[in-house]
Amino acid sequence: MKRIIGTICVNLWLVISVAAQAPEITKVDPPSWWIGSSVNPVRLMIRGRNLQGARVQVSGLRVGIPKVNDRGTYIFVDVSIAQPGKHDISVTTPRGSARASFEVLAPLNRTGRFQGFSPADVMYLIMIDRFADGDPSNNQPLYDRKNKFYYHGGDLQGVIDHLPYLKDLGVTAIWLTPWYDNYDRLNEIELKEDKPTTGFHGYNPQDFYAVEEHFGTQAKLRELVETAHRSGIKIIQDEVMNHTGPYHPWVDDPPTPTWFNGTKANHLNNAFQTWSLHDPRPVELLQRETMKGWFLDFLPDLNQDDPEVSRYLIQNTLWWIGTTGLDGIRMDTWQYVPNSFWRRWTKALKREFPNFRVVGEVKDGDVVHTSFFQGGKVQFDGIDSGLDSLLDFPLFYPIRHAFAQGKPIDEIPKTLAKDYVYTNPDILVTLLGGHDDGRFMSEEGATIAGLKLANAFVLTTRGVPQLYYGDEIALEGGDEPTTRGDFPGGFPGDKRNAFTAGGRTKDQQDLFEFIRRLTTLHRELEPLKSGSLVNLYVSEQQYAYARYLRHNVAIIVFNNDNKEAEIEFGVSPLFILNGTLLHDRLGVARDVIVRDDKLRVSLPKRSVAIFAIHSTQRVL
Ligand SMILES: [Ca+2]
Ligand SMILES: [Ca+2]
Ligand SMILES: [Ca+2]
Repeated sequence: MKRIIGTICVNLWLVISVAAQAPEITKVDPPSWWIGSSVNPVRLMIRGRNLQGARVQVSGLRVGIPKVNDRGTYIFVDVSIAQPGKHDISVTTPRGSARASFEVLAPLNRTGRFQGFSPADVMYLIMIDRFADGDPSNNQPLYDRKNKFYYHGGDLQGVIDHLPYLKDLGVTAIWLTPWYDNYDRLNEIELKEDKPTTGFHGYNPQDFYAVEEHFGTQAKLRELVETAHRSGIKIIQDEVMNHTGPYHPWVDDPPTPTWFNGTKANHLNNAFQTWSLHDPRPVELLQRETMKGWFLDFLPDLNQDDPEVSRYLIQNTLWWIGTTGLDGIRMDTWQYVPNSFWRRWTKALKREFPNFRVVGEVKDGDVVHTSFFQGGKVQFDGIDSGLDSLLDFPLFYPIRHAFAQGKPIDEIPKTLAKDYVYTNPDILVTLLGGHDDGRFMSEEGATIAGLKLANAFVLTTRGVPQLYYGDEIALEGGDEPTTRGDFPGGFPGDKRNAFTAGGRTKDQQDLFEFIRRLTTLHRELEPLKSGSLVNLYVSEQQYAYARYLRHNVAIIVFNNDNKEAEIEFGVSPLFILNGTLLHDRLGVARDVIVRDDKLRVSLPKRSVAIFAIHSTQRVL
């Protein structure tokens, strides 16, 4: 009897052992691709167990020779894209086989998709979790509206529901914070105020090929892009390629030995010495710590110099665009990723989607620093990164200083005077607020009047204007979590609904209408979209400039002072007929007449005027 039990035990052990060694597939990246792509074959990364020695077949498709990592947890294999439909992936080893599926899609029609963005757009940044809860069924877990570091319920359906509101405000492009799947449990690694946090902001990707379940599904994302496009609104995806979330499965099981810069146990801490990134004679260690160090010592830094990482990230970007039809990308933490990678990435992107545009986040107030990262020319490092646009932080700070704090307005033209350093200043994305800074209205000295001026400036100067959700109703929030407050009316139980005129205070309504008038002028006056910029008058608290085209001109005049001002300035560069009567389209300044090629404009305290001039009023 003892011997029989012993034999059974041994046999059982063998069965378990054989079963344990049979291959398993847990994930396939990408899960699909489309016919006619510039990338063919596509490199699949198959995650699983016991994959050593695997052969890979995909029904109906040609595959290359698989490469398996030492631990048998990842296979890299090329598959040639053909024959739309679902295909079976089978992975076979001497110990068994496993299956998964892969889909070949028909390509999306290019009409009205992959549009890029331009200075004709009005961009609006939404933090998905904090804008509107359109589907309470996806709110759990980690849901607590009283905890500013938890999920608050905002989702893609909430954005879809408020497209008419955004259209009414004059928005033509929405930049959404990352919708990648983030960690599903409490983040005990990143503590805020000594407590665990969540990935409500989206910047800690857990799966680069999935939509965060709090926000919706891939199908819901498709629906959002389609619905937005029907409303004439583009969608900008927020991407992260520098790092993953601290709990990404790759951290404990990297697909290649060099997948990350270092390991969880042994890596550099990011030193944030960003100046060293464009230093022609850098201190090598400072540069390495900044480029390869882990953010806050715990965000795993992806190694884009590893060819498999590079390939994975490039395909990932193309996949989101190619399967949803979205229009642009805002790239997080641009400067911490090597230009050599960006060159490959932007080339692949433009090859597949020629009209597509990318704006990079380089959070720095210095023009020289920021301009180093814009593409369009080969920099001293021998590389043209190919990056179209940057968030214009060098202009953001002067905007805050002048219009929020009431400091001299001339810091703005002094900053714009450095524009020649950029390869293309006209495509920079200008902003007066964003999700990483305290809100405008929480700056010391901020007033609604100042916020109006800031909006008027952003919507009339060169660049692509970007608004931040809630700034149009003067939301407050002085630091990083509170700047990401809930839009009133977007959530169940909200006492008032500021998405409707009746739910706004008098001040909010006044501000909202002012911004809507500005976006209307931006849409109607061609020079505000594509005109050249020329400065006409600068003093400590007054600033006048024109945007001009061959036929049309717009003149914008600011008085940032706390008292009335009258200024006179020459307009001869604009060839306006003397005697022409100009009317302020914002209805603040009195009508003015051009005399001796000059304009004399009186403005109440802290106000702005916009004069539009047509071709019949010019000497052409
Ligand atoms: Ca929800
Ligand atoms: Ca998740
Ligand atoms: Ca990095």
